[in-house]
Amino acid sequence: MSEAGGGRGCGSSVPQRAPWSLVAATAAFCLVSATSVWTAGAAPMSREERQKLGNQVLEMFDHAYGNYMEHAYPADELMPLTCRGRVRGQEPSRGDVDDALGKFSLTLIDSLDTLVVLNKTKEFEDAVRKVLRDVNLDNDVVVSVFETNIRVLGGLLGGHSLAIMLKEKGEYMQWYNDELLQMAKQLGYKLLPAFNTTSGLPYPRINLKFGIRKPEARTGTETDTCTACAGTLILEFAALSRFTGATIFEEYARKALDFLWEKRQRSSNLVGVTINIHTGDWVRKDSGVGAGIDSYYEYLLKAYVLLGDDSFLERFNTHYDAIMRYISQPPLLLDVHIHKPMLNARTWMDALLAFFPGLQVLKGDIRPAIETHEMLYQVIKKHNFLPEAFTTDFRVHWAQHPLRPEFAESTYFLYKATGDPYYLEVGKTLIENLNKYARVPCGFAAMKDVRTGSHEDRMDSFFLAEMFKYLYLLFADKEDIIFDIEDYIFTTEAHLLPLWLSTTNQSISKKNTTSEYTELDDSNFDWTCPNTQILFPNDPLYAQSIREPLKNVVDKSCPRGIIRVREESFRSGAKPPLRARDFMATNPEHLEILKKMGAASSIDAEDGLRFMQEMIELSSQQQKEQQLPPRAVQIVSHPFFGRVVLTAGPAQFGLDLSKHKETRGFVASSKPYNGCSELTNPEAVMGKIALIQRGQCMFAEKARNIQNAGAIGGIVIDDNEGSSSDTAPLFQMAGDGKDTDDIKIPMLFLFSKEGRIILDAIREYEEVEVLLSDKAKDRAAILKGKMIPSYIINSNPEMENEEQPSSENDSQSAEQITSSSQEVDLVDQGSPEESSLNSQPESLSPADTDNAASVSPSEQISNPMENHETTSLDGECTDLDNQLQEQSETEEDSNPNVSWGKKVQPIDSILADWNEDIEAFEMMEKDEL
Ligand code: DMJ
Repeated sequence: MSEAGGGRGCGSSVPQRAPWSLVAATAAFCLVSATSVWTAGAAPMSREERQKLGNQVLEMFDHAYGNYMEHAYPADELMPLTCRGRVRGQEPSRGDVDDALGKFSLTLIDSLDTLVVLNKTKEFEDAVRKVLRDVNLDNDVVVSVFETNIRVLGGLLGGHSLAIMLKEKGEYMQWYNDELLQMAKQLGYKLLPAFNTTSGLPYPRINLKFGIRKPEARTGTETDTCTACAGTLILEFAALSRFTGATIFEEYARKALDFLWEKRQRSSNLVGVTINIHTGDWVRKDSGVGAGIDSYYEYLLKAYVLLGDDSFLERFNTHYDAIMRYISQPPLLLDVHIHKPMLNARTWMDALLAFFPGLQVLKGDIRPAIETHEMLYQVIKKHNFLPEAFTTDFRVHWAQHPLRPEFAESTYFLYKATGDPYYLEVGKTLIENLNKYARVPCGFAAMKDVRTGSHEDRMDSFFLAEMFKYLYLLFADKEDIIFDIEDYIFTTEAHLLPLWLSTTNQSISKKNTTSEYTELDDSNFDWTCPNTQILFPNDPLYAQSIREPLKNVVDKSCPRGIIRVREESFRSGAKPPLRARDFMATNPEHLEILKKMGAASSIDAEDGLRFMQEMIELSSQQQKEQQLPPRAVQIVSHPFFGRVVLTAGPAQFGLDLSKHKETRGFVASSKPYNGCSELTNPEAVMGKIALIQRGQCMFAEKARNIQNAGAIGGIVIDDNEGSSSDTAPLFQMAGDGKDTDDIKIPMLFLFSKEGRIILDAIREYEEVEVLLSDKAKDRAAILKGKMIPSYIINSNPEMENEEQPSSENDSQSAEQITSSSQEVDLVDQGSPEESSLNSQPESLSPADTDNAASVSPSEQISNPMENHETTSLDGECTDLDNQLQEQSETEEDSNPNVSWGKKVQPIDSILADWNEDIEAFEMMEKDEL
């Protein structure tokens, strides 16, 4: 890479301490991009295919950005299901997530430098003009200091960095006069009052207009902040200082970092998740590399790269050593306690840690990066996306997925480091899944539940700032990008800051550093640059050889909870400690060990403590394993055609939808509606799925009554007006304490808002057909053999993306337009690639509500099954064959042997029809849905 004004690294001014100049910009800075000729493993991907994928990313970006600009701008974010802007205060509060929204056109600002990376220079110019014309940074709104820094300040600085680059090139942005930088400075000053604490750690929130503490500010009383919140400022603040010469920003960010470093737990060298901003006490003493801490580590290493200050590297290396000693259990990364780092703090991992392999590439530690990335990829292959949290034995812990970019980020860096085409294939899968499962007519919607495929009305700005950048860069060649990406470093929000800042306005760089660093024992630090030539000597299959043993880590193995091995004990010949999962009360040796725990030595005491903790975790995990995952109710009849997926609670009795094929049928309300006595309308529910209201008798009794009337399934709808799975924990319907084997039909539970969608649909369309299943089914499978309008057939994003037909093609297209409705037999038609129906199930996500469901006393509710509680990902581990069988069935479902290529419809008409669908959704949403 170019030295570009002096980023740190090999061959730059301080060679023995700055080994990384080669790749700082791509952040794969320890590694020369490897482009070896592959002899085996993943087949190389042709330039043509990479270009095709790159174009697909461009089209997807246009779809997301275009819909934001058309339907949401100047709002902060797009709500892709209802196709409107998310304006804070006008939508029900979502809690902390909303603190990113400052009424400053967040998505536009966050997208600025993505436009340039994606070669959309004209659009960039236009976007910058809009920011300058429309954005107000002085709103009376309380925002997160962290989010505002990484997304808005970072977005403005990234935009400025590329604006001056373009201006210098001489074609675009000739009118630009540092206006974005002026805005950034204005915003920087607005954030400074947050640092008015004795510790120098910032308050977590600030009022953009009134600052902190003033009565009208409505903030400033907080006592705690997260480590990442206080420790992820230095890149943006230092860049702001160095761009403007105003040193105060870098000083404040350094002071906060110094304080965090001071407060690290001295024996473990780890930091906790939250800290008291006044006293510096750790409030949460658990420590990992994911939520709450992640970008603190990232910024220490990147601050070294950008600013060339050794103290940041020393701190990073000290923490990294601790992370690898205590938290890293390849391929897992597990939180521990800072004071007792041998004790795991939890048995699950969160999705945010997916950035860590990318950071390890930056550090030059490739092996664990490959291992963790591979494990994450296998979880993704199971669920199409990475759930927000998953357990050590790969069960879904929290099923949401807000289209986070961290995994794509790590994939990009691993590809840059290894040159292994495997990572291109990974990227291709990410693209396919986004198009298939998250794409909706008005953008891309977050997954509300990766298990059911239901959506949330949400498209976060980081999706545009980061996801498209990393995906595009993954497939791009140097010449596909109009500037040298290696002259820049990525912030945590993937904004680009030029490396030449390291030699600009350095006046404060040493002023605030403590003298402590020289005291550190850094003998174990790796100061040299591992380079691909050494890492993969004559062995292009290096990465593959690391992945190979992990091939089935998620699918086939069933690791139980904590798997730490204390190697020292084994090496000295000592017996491994007794683990809770192995304990048998009938084993005298185990009882003897148990007796000794806590008595003889500190090691025994530690074992005892851990044993107790594991016992507790194991028992609560086992309890959770009894619980069933949520189910899906998918409306498959006109005009929904499988796009509406409702999250439903399962029943502990009746047909188990995870073991059997789905149940499909028209719905009918039962009489009496509560289903508590023999039905008076058996002819109406016979052969149908009966709707019953919750309350007044047991769930099992309702099931028996509708079954006796001939129903093939039942949906119980909550009687608590306004309840929704968005806000109330899902639960499973328990039996009546007696034998329920006589109940053969499937039963599902819907909260009131979701149930209302079906009731409204009946009112409007009379005949409403639904599919009860464990997971939303692909629309191609749903529509098999049905009368469907051609626009549904042809609504494939790939087709929309196809080049505008030439006039020759136009006439051909006209001939190929089918009638508005046609019988489709999906079985014998062409290749899955051309299928338009496997493009995306899309759902109407019920809006938030403040009303949580309450439990009717007459019904037995089993343990609450909250969204964020552990449920089995794919059935029991012991039932692997079944799982594989089911998986292959699902795969068949989602890849029907279909060809839709011949049924072409003009794009306008397709869009008009999509709009009709959206109107149908909106109609259903009138009751605040
Ligand atoms: C982004 O806003 C940033 O990457 C942040 O550091 C944490 N992750 C989100 C996106 O998931």
